[in-house]
Amino acid sequence: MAELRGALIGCGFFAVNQMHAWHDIDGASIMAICDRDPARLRIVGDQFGIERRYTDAAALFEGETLDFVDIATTVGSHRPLVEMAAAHRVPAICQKPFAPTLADAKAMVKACADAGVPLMVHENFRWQSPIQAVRAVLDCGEIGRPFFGRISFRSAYDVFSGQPYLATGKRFIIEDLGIHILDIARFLLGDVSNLTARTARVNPGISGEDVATMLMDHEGGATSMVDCSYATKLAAEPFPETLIELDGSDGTIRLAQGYQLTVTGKSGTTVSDVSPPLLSWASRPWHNIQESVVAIQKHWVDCLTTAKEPATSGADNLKTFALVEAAYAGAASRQPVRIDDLL
Ligand code: NAD
Ligand code: 89V
Repeated sequence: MAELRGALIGCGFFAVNQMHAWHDIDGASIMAICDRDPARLRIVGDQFGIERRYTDAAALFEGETLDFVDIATTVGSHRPLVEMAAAHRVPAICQKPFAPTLADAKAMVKACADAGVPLMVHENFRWQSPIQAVRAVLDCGEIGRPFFGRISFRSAYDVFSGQPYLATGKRFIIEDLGIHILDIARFLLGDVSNLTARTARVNPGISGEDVATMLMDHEGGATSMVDCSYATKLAAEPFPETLIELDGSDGTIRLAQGYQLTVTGKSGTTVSDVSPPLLSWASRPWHNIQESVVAIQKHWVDCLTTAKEPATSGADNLKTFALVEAAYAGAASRQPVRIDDLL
């Protein structure tokens, strides 16, 4: 089967991981790249040997015949770029956060549905191998029916040096990081009916919130807590590990720091190391995230070639995005928010 011809728009900090991943994946190749910043275009083009370079996305769509586009720009440009892809009938991957608002996100899903093109949000955290390992234990029924979850990401890692824009937005941790952790909660425990949230800003040098605590009712009956912080100094820095506690009718799952998975269930207790592999181009501590980029991009190729809906399709991601909106609304009002009212 012929390789899928892709283009990457946005050659910044994170896109380098996406380019490495495309290089590792069979069945798809990046034929052209685009960035409005010529310096980034040159750096990424030279690093990955891509000759076809554009500083304007409209010119890219006019100049190339594409099977898909991978949009790795920051959130402000996501809607116009996804709508441009839809107008050219080009399937699109869009980085998270999907859009500035839920209304924009809904419009993007509609544009792609109307054009009949697949749309996947690059929501990669659920593709991390330790998270997949937790889901596999749940799926095999070892702990019975889950009734409680805590999905936790607490760190003091300096994310601002690599991504300076994170310090300047009115919204920070829920929109940038909480979105991943809320998606993991949905992935493990199902869709959410109600959410209550509290936020705080501890670091005086940033504009948004850097601490968020969320309590959720899942439609299947479980209750979960999602807690995120970039203001938590620990003896051993866990970035970027997501820690998980799940209690079920027949046992428990604990994903602890250091990628240690402990399962106590119907067949006793097992302890295993579910550390992600360190890919040749990856670097600690980011290797966990970097490996998940390969996994989600492989999933996209598989979905495009077999006409399957991606797990984190645009439509699916509206349900994660609604949790982000609910968290900001609920933190402001100090009231619980019904998710169905937003969707
Ligand atoms: P960045 O600012 O380093 O890179 C963005 C690039 O896009 C810049 O080079 C900019 O010039 C270019 N760009 C912006 N608008 C454009 C347009 N209209 N046309 C062409 N080029 C345009 O940002 P980043 O840190 O790489 O983040 C990019 C996205 O990736 C963000 O949405 C961020 O949230 C997301 N991200 C995801 C993960 C993850 O694990 N999924 C991790 C980090 C960042
Ligand atoms: O995954 C992300 O979106 C990153 C980080 C892990 C630093 O929050 O921005």
